Amino acid sequence: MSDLQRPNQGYDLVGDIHGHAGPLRRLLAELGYTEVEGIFRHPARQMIFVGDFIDRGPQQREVLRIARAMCEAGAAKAVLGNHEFNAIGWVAQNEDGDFLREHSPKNAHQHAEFLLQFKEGSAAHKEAISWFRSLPIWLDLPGLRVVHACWHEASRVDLMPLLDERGCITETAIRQSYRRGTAAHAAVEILLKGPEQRLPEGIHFFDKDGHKREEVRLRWWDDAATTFRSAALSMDGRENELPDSALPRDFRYAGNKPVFFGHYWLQGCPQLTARNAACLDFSVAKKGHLAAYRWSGETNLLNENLVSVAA
Ligand SMILES: [Mn+2]
Repeated sequence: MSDLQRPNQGYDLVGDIHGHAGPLRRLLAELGYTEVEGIFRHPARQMIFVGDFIDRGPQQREVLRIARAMCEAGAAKAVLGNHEFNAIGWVAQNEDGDFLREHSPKNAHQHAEFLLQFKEGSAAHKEAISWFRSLPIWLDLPGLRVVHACWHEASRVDLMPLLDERGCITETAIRQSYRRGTAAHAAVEILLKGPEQRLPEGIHFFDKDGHKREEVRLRWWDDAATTFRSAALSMDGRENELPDSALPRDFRYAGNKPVFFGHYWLQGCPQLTARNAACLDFSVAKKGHLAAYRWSGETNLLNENLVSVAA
């Protein structure tokens, strides 16, 4: 049966995998996908991956093999995660021959498992990068939206002229998006890493690692997140150190189309972040859960449609 003939009863959206092929296989089985000749398929549904296939986990090659085979067979779609964006920048160079993503000790550490498992510079490594380059930054489908970290109209508008007809970032755009101060850089930061807001002049806090922070990450999916204090993410109970004054920019998602994303390393048992915005990253790479949402056309998302497996 060809892709077009297959009855489509909906999409199964899957959160950040980070090289954990075991949980991915268990989740696929749980959702009724069966493997035939190396390709997992569902008789009536398609999978959508929200990105961050790589870094950290023990079986990054197997995760990519499974996801890529599904995408190429029409059994799945995927968007680009910040870790795949980083992987592209690790090998891509600017006009002067410098790597777009600095090969600093911190960046090298974050990417080390990937480079080890794929053997840096090998044919497998190059093939992985070229697949990452073929992933769109977002998907705006009838009835639902998918992006790795944040759905943000102004950033989409800024990036659109720099995307090809598939929605993938072009060579020129990749270079621009690594240049601080450009609209492309700001847009990619928000779409793939989520919005941040600088605190008012003179105000800072110390994060749980003791680092001085002058900006906060924002719960853009939360309708009540209108002040620094109510909108800040990962404050670990120190929200009261932040001012309760209004945020200068509003990143909240007001769309009626549900948006699915990952990125935020949420803890605990998977549950909905909002009725129109579902984060699916429940930290499988930190002994949490690999989560999926079974979407069948509804506008108001429901907790009962979340399916997950423990790491
Ligand atoms: Mn991630």
